Amino acid sequence: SREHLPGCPTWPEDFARRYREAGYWRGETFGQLLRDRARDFGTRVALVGGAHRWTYAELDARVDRLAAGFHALGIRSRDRVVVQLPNVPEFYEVIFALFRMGALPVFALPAHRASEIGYFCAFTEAVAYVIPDRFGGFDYRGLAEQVKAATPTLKHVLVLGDAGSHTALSSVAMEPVTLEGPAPSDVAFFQLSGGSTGVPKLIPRTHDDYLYSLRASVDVCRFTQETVYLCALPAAHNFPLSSPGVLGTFYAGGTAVMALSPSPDVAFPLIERERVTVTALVPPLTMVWLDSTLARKHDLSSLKVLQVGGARLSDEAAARVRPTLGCGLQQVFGMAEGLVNYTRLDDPETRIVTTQGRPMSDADELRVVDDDDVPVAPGGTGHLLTRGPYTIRGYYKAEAHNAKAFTTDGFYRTGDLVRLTPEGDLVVEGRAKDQINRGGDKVAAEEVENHLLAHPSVSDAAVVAIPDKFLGERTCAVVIPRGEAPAPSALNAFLRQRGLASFKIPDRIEFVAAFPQTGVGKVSKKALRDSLRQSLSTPS
Ligand code: J2J
Repeated sequence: SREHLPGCPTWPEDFARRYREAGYWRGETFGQLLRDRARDFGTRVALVGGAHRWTYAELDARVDRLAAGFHALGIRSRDRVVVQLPNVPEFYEVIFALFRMGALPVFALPAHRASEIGYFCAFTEAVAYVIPDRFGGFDYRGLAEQVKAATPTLKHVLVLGDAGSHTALSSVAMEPVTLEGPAPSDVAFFQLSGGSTGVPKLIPRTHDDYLYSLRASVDVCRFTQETVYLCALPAAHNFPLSSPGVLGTFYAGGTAVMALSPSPDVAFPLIERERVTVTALVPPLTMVWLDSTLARKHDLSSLKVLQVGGARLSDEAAARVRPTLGCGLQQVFGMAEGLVNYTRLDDPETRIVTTQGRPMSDADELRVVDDDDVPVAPGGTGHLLTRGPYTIRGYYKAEAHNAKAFTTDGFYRTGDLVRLTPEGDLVVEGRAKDQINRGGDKVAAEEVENHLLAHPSVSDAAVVAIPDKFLGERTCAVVIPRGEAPAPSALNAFLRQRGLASFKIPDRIEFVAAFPQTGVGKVSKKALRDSLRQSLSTPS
């Protein structure tokens, strides 16, 4: 087998051999998967979005043409390409073209701005960056201008729509050429980690491991050729991409429908028109759908399953899904690093409503441990560690961090606090990582703190979660001012100007004279959260 991409930790040879021999890794690639589906289901509709309705054969042919065009631009195997597109069919055309030639998409979210994109481009030494012209009231061409000026490796900005001074994506495609594809064990793309550190970590996923996660997901979720999946969450996120998501839908030969927004006014008409059978949401959107009066105005009867994950769904909200929307609920507790847990479609309702399910694969190894990595008593709450055929062994070019984020025997430290029920289901009880889960959007405290510390009037900063009825958690930045405290709005404007994605801008800013300390002289975030909870619940 050929050399692995430098900076990408991989499975030890004995594990890799076992995963192959047991049939988890089947030597498939994404390029070949699409080729096979085009052969077997050529005339079936693969993808619906905007004005497009592409069959598997059409998608496959478009991918060949775009891959040829990418190659003509000089993009080669293993080159990194930052892809930041909204929920449009072209998203899959682009990533499959890159997969087919062994180039590596880096999955950015539409919400990312100069801080994140600049970092992804620089850190991965990206050669190209793919954007829409405008989306959600934002012009990505200006952002690209800024990032391109700062990134010497970045040769191409490819724009879906009006390219301005850049290159139109529509001008790239050309007559197909024969390209040498990647090996199944090669890295296929980089997912983003929710993260807890100063800069986001990149997750290298291989063809072998990700395709296995699709196959197992399709099996658990019973996706078939009859499946019509609505992609309502941001397409690049691991959940709508692979659990089973759009890629799982393709794996099964079904139809994926793209919604440019997850709001009921956009999603419900699509469900009615396309006879959508399954979709995925985060908990706050689930509440919006449950409370929407539009549910009565549209025929949602085709919808059989609503998947909910990304953050903890309250038992109360979970119990409302079936009576209100008339479909089943599936809780999904997953992570871009690998492990995905699902409640099963035929589980008893109480298990579906009160747990976050169980691993999708027999080969997923779980440990629930205390602070010293010692397993807790059965049923006790502890840190979740995991290892398996689709869970990474390390982040991209992050040796020092990997030593902390993985055990010496290769278990990933999820940072989640869980307990196992007697039936073997997981219940997410909390989190040990320094992250705020803002309704499924992950905010790494340290990343925001570092940006705050760059402000001249900030002496120190700590970002913590505060409870929120709608989002579950919101962010609060607690700041020790240097001299006179700046206006909170001025601090937030400063963060925006530094190019931080808006979901990371603090929901609230509090000024204090000092932070509570732990025994070893570190900021006690727990004490901070506790005192905030008290002061926020006491009317002033
Ligand atoms: C509580 N916390 C959850 C849940 C994720 C499927 C579904 C979700 C993700 C995802 C994903 C949770 N209850 N049901 O990649 O394929 C929190 C945990 C976890 C972190 C991972 C998928 N579902 N979480 O959310 O990489 O803290 O992946 O470790 O964005 O989200 O975040 P992310």
